[in-house]
Amino acid sequence: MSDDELKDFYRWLVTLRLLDQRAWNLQRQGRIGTYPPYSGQEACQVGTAAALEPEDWICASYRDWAALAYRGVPLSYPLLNSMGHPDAGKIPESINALPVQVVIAAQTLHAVGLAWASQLQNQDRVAVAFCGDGATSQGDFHESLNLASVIQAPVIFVVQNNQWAISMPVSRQMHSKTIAQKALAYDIEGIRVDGNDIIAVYQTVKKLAAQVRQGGGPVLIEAVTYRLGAHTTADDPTRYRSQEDDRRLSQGEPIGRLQRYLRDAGLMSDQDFAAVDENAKTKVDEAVEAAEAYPKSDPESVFSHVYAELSEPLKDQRTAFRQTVQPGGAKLG
Ligand SMILES: Cc1ncc(C[n+]2csc(CCOP(=O)(O)OP(=O)(O)O)c2C)c(N)n1
Ligand SMILES: [Mg+2]
Repeated sequence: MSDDELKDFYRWLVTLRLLDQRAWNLQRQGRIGTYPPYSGQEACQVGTAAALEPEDWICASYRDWAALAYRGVPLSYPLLNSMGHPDAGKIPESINALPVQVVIAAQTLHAVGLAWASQLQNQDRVAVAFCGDGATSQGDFHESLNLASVIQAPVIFVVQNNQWAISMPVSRQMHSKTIAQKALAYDIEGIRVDGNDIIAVYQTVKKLAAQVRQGGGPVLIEAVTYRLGAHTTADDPTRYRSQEDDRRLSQGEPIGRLQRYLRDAGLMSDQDFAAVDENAKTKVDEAVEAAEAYPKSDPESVFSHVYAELSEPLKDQRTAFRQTVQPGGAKLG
């Protein structure tokens, strides 16, 4: 990789970390709703997104805003999403990504579908599904691997093993020694990568994407990382993980590592790092401003965008909703 590419990675990681921290604070101030932080997982997400071609598909979960941002989704989107705004699901036309998925592992199926479509249309697009360690216990995940294997779909499953599924540690989630080994049953390639090392993630995905694109069949990547914070703003991890483990496992986090690398290689100085921080602050301020200036959503939109036609129970709920909630969200009491 060129020096400029590495410096660009650093700028992205720092900006995205700051955005994540700001989102947390905004939730604490009551300015956004529940938010799932991705701090610690930026290298997995940016490293993967950077290794793809622009027309490749990304199918992300609620925690993958860093990947989407790198692809060009505005930084205000994760904030809008946590304001409950349906427009956070309107990915700009020029970006091949699906709206973030909250149903665990469902996006892995969508990725296989997109990869299959690419195959049928003789395109050489690859689809990437991000999911978590917990998602590998879902049926959808195994159905996705099986179908992808049967049809040799051009799909890459990127499992971010952040050690936790809410309060459930990996050790209680599965008896398998690794997540990568789950590929074996489907006779596809499975590989483990240091998910806190952005260069390793980038190079792994770059190599495998080329292989997948040339018809080599699906692959499963286990990116080993650590969720630095809580599951969401509604969670308190001090209730289920020790401070000692937390301190030890946080040490490998991706930004400090890239910073040390850039400093040791003489590519960036303290002054350069400070300039990156300053620039990140401006970008994040702008994102917050954009999200807060965005026209508020109509609360009734909670009934839109899922079904083309509402079922009778949902129609009843909408009628009740109209009787109790004024436009703009204020309760009649
Ligand atoms: C089908 C389904 N079951 C349960 C949940 C509730 N839930 C939300 S996040 C989560 C944990 C997921 O853990 P993991 O896959 O490791 O992803 P992470 O949150 O660590 O990124 C669960 C069980 C859900 N959203 N969807
Ligand atoms: Mg997890």
